[in-house]
Amino acid sequence: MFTRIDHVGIAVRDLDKAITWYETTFGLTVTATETNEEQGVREAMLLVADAAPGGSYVQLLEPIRADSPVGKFLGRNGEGVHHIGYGVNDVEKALAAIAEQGVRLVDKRPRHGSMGASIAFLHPKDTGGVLTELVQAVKH
Ligand code: CMX
Ligand code: CO
Repeated sequence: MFTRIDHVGIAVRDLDKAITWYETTFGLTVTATETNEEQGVREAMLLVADAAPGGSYVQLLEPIRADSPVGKFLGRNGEGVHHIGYGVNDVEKALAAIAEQGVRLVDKRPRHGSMGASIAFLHPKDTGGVLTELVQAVKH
């Protein structure tokens, strides 16, 4: 069902500082930055590897509200790995198959993610403590 790791999401307090750190320390480059009001984040996608059917990325996430998922996470845990995003070909099909296994869905329907992707989250309490995102990337 999963085609690849699309991205690893990392919670940061200061997006601009974190971008500079990833650029200078690891030599990654920013593909896109955007604000996603619905998810409560300002974020950047940094390309790690370019492989069909889409690249893999580090997603740096700075909360724009303290009561957002990333804001709450930072308050409790500080900076660090927040979630894993897996690539899927059909997010609605994948969600239905996973729900059938008894896993709680955070999103019953896909939402808008980075770079035009359709995304949906599974509840970390049903996935061994790992917040898990399904990502249907825009075909390119
Ligand atoms: N990883 C693992 N566990 C997590 C977690 C995370 N990132 N975030 C929260 N939890 C756990 C908490 O530790 C807590 O556990 P305990 O009950 O044992 O203390 C429990 O989940 C509830 O935590 P909470 O802070 O009260 O959070 P909520 O129930 O309000 O929300 C969740 C949890 C998963 C529904 C919410 O974080 C969510 O909707 N996440 C999906 C959206 C998201 O993360 N958006 C930002 C990224 C956007 C993008 O990738 O594009
Ligand atoms: Co993500």
